[in-house]
Amino acid sequence: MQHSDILSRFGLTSSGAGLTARSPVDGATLATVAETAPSQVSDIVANAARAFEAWRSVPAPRRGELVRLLGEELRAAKEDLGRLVSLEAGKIYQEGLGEVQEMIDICDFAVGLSRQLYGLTIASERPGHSMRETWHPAGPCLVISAFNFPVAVWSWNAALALVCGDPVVWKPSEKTPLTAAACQVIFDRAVARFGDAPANLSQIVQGGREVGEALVAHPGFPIVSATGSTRMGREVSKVVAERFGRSILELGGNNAMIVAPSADLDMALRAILFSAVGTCGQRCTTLRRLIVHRSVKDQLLPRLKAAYASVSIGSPLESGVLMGPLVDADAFKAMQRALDSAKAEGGTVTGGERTLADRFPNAYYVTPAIVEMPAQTEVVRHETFAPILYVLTYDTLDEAIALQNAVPQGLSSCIFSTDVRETERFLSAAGSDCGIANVNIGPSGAEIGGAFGGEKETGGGRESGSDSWKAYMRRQTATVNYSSALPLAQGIKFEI
Ligand code: UN1
Repeated sequence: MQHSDILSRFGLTSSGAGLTARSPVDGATLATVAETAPSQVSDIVANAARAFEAWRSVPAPRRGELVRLLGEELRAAKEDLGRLVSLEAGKIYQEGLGEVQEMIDICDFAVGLSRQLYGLTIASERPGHSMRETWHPAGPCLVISAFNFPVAVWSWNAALALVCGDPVVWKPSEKTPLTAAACQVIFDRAVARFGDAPANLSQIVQGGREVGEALVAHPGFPIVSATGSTRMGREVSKVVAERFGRSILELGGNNAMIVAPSADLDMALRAILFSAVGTCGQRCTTLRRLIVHRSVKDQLLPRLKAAYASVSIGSPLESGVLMGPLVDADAFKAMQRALDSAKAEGGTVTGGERTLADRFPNAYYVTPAIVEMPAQTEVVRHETFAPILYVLTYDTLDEAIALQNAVPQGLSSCIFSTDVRETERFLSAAGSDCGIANVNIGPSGAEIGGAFGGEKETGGGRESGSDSWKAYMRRQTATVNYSSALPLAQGIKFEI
């Protein structure tokens, strides 16, 4: 299929000027997308505020109906959107489809939730009084997302925010403006079928840093959900905190797998491959550190190197390919810098070279790298968004857990072991310090039903499943006196 055919499925045409959308597949320009000027931000915020006034009073199950329709439209557009994700973000088509499936799943989840925005009733200490907790819509929600999950991250936030009564303004990565524009088209299809939705429930702001900063600083957004680098999250959270807004941060990860002596190595091998090499190492949840018991290293590593050598690398749109390109030249440079540092810090590097440069001179395909490290040095403590897997060894589980936790990030983690004492210890309060901890599963590919996010420099936010919806609402405690007396709490007497 031609690039232009995929765009036409969504009625997208090139604006002639603005942001350039280019494909990591071959470096070609796909289209230009009109940019939003910072001066337009106040109108966008005013639109969102008007939408909020109407939407907050629509019954939540009716709001859920819009999200149900969005899920239906996503089902209908799954192949087209999956292909566009593949083209614009460079992930393989299977993963593009998986990302759209994640959107469909969160819509289903949110539809159910729209009838379950439960608060508590609480026993009042005063006679003739009742006390309850109500969850009200919080206001317009700003969503900032990254290139690597260009559509799913929006949907985790948007599906929840919409059933919670909050309009959404989305600032996608400037590297993936087309997939964002396609989502808006799909959303508009759902709105048209819904019938009486207020205008501007979802708006997109296309652009770079300047317009992003204007949005983040605006008090019209009580909720700011930001996914991306730790550097970006640190700046966003300061600005939002300064104006007493609420941030939901999902930032860098430095995810590890502990491979214990009792591990099923066949399973571990497959899990390592998908989570370290999949998406060309460009997931927040990508496996970056392999902490392997000294007694199994010599069995596992040769098999891993052989598996790495057989990974098919190429255009993510071609079937059979498992690993597509890095997103751009900067990502390639960052990968090479990290590998140079690793060597300087005593590491032995296998792989990590540029490949297919003759076929794709303007794109950045690499072989995945395995780096055996003598210790958890500085470079290992940093997240490099590339397929680099650092290998460390351990002797005792305590040592392995200490290594796993001794990084600034705290997103995802896992252990491969068939020893229940080890696995339970890993999941205990004294075990992994991450937001996600898995047993006999790699660190990536989380289901939407759980809360997604992590601690420390990962930012502490939770998105998607469980009770993450509460972050998109404001909690009100209401006490009602149905007696004819006015007793004070704490037994205080205050009478004239
Ligand atoms: C991300 O990389 O920003 O757990 C999100 C996973 C996916 C989401 C990744 N469900 O790998």
